[in-house]
Amino acid sequence: MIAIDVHLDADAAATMARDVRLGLSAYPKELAPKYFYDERGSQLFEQITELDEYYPTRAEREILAHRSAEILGAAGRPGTLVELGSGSAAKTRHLLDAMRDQGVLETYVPVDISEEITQRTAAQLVDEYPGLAVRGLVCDFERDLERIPAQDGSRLLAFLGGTIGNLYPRPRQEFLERIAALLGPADHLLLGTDLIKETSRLEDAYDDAAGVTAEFNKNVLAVLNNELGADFDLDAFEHVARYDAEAERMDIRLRSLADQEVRLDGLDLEVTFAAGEEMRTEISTKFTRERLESVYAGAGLELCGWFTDANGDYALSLARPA
Ligand code: AVJ
Repeated sequence: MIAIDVHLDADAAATMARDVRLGLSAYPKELAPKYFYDERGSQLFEQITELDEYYPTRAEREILAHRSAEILGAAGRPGTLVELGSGSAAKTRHLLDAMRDQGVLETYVPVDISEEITQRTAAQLVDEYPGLAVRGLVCDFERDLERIPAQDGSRLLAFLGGTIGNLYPRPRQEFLERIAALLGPADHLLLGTDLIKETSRLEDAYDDAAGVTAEFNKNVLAVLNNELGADFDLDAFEHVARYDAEAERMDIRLRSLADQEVRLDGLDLEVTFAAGEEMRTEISTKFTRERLESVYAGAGLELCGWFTDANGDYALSLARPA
């Protein structure tokens, strides 16, 4: 009942070295948000999801808890759920429950970068859902999207959590085009996106009073220290989280508190930071329904369902090949 296919990048370390060298040599400097998530970073993100100020996780859970049956109806009652970035599949159970209750549940395809979590989640789910087949895929889904297996019957491909917001417009469009190419005529995409709202609420969500997000942001420097033999002083940088209304996204940076030089032994690279210099570590794009409609249209998709929490803070949208 469980089959898990592993396609990890043998050269993940080389890929990271290349990315970081490019990012630190560019002006302005920039690091990719995927490097936040070592063990400590993943723990800190878990803590973020429980903060009062960080509403997206709760809002998404609320939508799934209340409207999964409706979502599945709108998606044509698929027998297969594919989930990108499945992790522990905590929120996914609402969708699986609804599929079971509607008598259509056959296959769950978790796609995640962590083999350990995917194995553990698969074992739990076959236990919780008798008869469920789990066909897992361990890979970097941005790179390996096309490895997702074809399946008899219709599929729902879920990409939750608002992670699409991390992508710049061009790579976002390319990613959605690849998803569109993967979907058959009866398949659907279920996408989680945070919505535009008052600037103060957005900025508070990314700069919480307890400082957890600041610690999460600075942790990327600890990752470079550990993985690339760097000597970043985490106390020599401060967390910056601003809403860029023009680009409709949170812009998250680390600002150097002094003129300083950092050495990365693993890259044989020295970089200087001027006092006040900012290095971007993440963008988190916010959407409206209209914006998402046009983003979908640009990728050969068509919005066909819109589900928000009661407060209208966050949306799960359903799309199908146009
Ligand atoms: C996991 C990318 C959805 O953009 O809200 C949270 C990451 N960064 N706080 C987001 C994040 C700072 C989060 N995503």
